Amino acid sequence: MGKNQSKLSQQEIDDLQKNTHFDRKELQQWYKGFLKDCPSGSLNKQEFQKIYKQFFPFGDPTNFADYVFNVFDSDHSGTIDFKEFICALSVTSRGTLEDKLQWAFQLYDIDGNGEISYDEMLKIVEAIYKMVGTMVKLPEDEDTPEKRVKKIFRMMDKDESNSLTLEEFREGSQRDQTIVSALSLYDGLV
Ligand SMILES: [Ca+2]
Repeated sequence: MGKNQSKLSQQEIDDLQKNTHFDRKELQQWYKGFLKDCPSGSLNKQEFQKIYKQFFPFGDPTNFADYVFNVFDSDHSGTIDFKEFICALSVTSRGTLEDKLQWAFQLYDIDGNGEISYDEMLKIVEAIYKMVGTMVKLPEDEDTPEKRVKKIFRMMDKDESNSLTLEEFREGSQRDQTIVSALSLYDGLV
């Protein structure tokens, strides 16, 4: 996507309309907003962290923002361009439950090997707790990241392999709606 381009081209709009849940007008509006926040046309990690800091002024969202950044940056170029941004936004805000689950799975599967290990989930949950800070009062059995992850694994890790496949993750999320909403904490943040 070209730099300093104030409007999306017809071709770009056609492509994005096919690949997202946004219509032409919404795409142009998001593009305008994206360029306003990010005149260079692509977001780096520091700029992405700044967006999260506006939403979580009392916590430290740095680590969580970095994990989310890596999912947004689908071609691993080190920056998020508008296409990557709007596609991720489309999935997290308007995707089907299955789309959202797969997106969340990618977030937790930090090394991308197709399974979420206990340590990977712990890293993400620690990052979430750091980000939220003391804003949210948590129940006693999940008031630390370790307790929370152990609880999730007790429920989801059916074969007790200490890692979750997409199938286990999907089944667990369907059985317990509170897990789904907790897992999709990042929803609507960007
Ligand atoms: Ca990229």
